[in-house]
Amino acid sequence: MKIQASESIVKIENPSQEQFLGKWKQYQPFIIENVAKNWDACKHWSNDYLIKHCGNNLVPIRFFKKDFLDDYKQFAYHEGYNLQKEMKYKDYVKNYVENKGINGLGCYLIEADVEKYFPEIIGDITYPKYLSSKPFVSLWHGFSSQDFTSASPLHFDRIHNIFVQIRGRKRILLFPPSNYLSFYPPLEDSSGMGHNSKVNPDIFNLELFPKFPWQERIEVVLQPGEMLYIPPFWWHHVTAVDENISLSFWYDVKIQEFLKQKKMLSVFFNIAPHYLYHAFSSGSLIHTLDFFKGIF
Ligand SMILES: O=C(O)CCC(=O)C(=O)O
Repeated sequence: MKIQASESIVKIENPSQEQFLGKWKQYQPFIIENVAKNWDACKHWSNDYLIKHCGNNLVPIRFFKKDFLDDYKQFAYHEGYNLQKEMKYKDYVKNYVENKGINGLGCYLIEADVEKYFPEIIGDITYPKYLSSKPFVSLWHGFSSQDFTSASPLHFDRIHNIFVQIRGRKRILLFPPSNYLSFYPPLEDSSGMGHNSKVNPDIFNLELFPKFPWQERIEVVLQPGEMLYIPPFWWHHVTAVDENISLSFWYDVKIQEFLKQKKMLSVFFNIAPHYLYHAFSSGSLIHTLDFFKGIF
């Protein structure tokens, strides 16, 4: 295993499980090289190949208001986009991705459950064996044009994420989960979006968000074939650099892992009271239960 510090993120090459867990314990993001680039997915997933195997499958596409990036506050509240619509994968690729949107309309194939929406090509992926449980795998296919760039706003997930760049590049801003409230989650909103931030880290306004820890950001441009480990509760903001496809391997956090990734416990106790009070007081039992999903 070669370790190389590039800017502020560590890169490791083809680690054994033990080497992976040694880094994972530190509760910091890191990049793994020389693993996914050998997968058939990285070698074969051109649009033609994907359309040949999955073109008629109905997949979930999220549509955005044209100016959604201008007001992140709305986006955090889920008002900046219309909810997803299903369409044939080949129509999405031909009419939107390869056309770079239609009349500036933004859209993004987001977190499509691979087993459900792309079962024909599951054999092109090798599930990483570093963590013992079975992951939930999601596929993202987006693009970047003059009018629109596929993006996921600043948010955290309460799971381990091995995020794999299959094709094209993505720019990812990562922030350590120092103080939950300094990320300005929309707690006054009743939709239970406590894992989102009202701050757009690319155009943030320090008068509106004075405590936002912009100095702590780690910037990564993930290249095809690279894997990024994103620890639970780490904030991340993702934008397309090119047309690109990624896979997220999401693993539940188990209670014993709070003892192994020690810093995660204090992060959990920093977030939980605000998050749960908000979810509970807005009557969102689903979000309250979801916070603990998989832990016990
Ligand atoms: O790729 C994206 O747009 C977002 C990915 C993400 O947020 C995740 O995997 O948790």
